[in-house]
Amino acid sequence: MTVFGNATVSTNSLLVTRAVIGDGNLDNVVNFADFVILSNNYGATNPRWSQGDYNGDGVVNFADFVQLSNNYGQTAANQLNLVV
Ligand SMILES: [Ca+2]
Ligand SMILES: [Ca+2]
Repeated sequence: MTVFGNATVSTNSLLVTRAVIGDGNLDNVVNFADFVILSNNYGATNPRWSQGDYNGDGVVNFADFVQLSNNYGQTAANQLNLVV
């Protein structure tokens, strides 16, 4: 990643954003693309948010699907991206 929001970043940048639970690709909406991320990694252990571990418990499973489905179609109001 070389751009985060409107900012140029490097390997030394710390990226902080606010996201709706289930927004695996951080495009500010929970939708089918996020479901595909979850389904492609279903059962994975030690995954990251970007791989569908939306509750941070170290596995991609039905609990993450429930989180995604509860927020399906939601967007984060006033999305905020910070680069430190
Ligand atoms: Ca998304
Ligand atoms: Ca999980």
